[in-house]
Amino acid sequence: MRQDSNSGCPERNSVICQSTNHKAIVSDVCASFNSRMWGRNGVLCSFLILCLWACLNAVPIDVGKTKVSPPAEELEPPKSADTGLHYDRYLREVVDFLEKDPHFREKLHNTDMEDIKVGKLAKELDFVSHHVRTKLDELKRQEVNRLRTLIKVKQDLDGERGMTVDHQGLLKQFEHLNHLNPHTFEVDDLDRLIKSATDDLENFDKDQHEEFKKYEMMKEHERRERLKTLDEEARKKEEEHYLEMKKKHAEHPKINHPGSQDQFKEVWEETDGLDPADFNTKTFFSLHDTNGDGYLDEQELEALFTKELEKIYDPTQEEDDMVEMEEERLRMREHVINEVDTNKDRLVSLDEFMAATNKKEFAQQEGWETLEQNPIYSEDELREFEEHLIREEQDLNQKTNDLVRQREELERHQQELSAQKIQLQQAVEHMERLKSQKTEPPVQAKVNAVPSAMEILPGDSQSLGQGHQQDLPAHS
Ligand SMILES: [Ca+2]
Ligand SMILES: [Ca+2]
Repeated sequence: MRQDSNSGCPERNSVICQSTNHKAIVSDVCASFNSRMWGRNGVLCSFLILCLWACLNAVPIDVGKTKVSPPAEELEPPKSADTGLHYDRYLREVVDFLEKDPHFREKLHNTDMEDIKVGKLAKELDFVSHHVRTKLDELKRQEVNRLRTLIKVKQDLDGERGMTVDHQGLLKQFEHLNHLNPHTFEVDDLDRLIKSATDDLENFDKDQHEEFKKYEMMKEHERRERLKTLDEEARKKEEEHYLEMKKKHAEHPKINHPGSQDQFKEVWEETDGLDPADFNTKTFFSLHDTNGDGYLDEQELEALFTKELEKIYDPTQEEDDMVEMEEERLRMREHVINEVDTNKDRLVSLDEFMAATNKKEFAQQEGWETLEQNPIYSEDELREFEEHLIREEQDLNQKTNDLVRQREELERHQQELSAQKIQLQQAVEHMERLKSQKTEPPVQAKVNAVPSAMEILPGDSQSLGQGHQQDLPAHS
């Protein structure tokens, strides 16, 4: 059904998804509307299923009562956390309406994550009430209109006003709905929405790693460029300092393996202030399920690693880069999720947590291999990155030159226009002078027409018209 499983990533990074011009446009549009999610913790988002489950948990199921369709005004989007996706509102509203359908709600309750991912849940759309379907149709039409507006805004920003817009072609890049049928919400639309949200949210971490890699390459590139500007002695000094800082950063106490008993016990003792002798995994889970929804989500998990990260990173020290600290936090969270989240919903349930803490690996003493122990990029990648930078700079210079030329042309044009204006003014003044000269004789002629004609007869032939001249005797 979907033409390209990777193009679900449009909302964030214009560098990552630009295989076609359209795709780049879409990603740019979305990037501009989604810059909010690049905050330190903004990337950590709730998941489609979290929305679904949050709704389920928040509203007790009562099949009898839900037979009455609620009035539209009462249907507010769910209050779950913003997913950060550019179609977040649409996603929430669709989920909210589906959750109000008793049949769908029941199916949702009995369908596991894998079945949801392969589209089994989407098929249940055929059985939801007419009222919900009508509302979903309306939501889809609104969403299609919103996407059209996005495309238009982007085109206006690019100064492409007046060009013919291939809306269908551009809409194709938005994969969370079927654009070929903009009027009704079908099984395919729900399937696409679930798959897009799943893929896009899974790409969040991937994109963050990519961004981090670029950050590190830029840092190294700038360092090397700076070295080039120094003389031999200063360069040597700078290199020594760099190695010294690197060494200093690598010196830190042992880092506990994320998700191990040692790590949790340290949090229990130092953050929670509890007696290590009383350590209890179930209590630990409850303590750190800070929003009390019965799951450890990504933010709650990441908060558990602060103690470990503080051993490596100190914001007051030159050798510690806090951007790197966030990358390390992400690595730790990914590691725990991979080990513990068996149903792959990006949430750790109490059952999953208990199962993980009962494994023998939980007691492992082995430390954690930190970020600086693994190369982030190769020399080849750095070279490629630098070449890309050069190309970008050339493009920018070219654009600047074009703009300068355009400005000069405009100025010249302006001067020509000014000169033409002056000429025109002079011509108008001249005409007016002529006009006033011409209009004076007829006034006199009216007053004293006949005598005047008689008086001029003997000599002044200039004051007479051509026709008169022919009637007069020639003077030599
Ligand atoms: Ca929680
Ligand atoms: Ca889970």
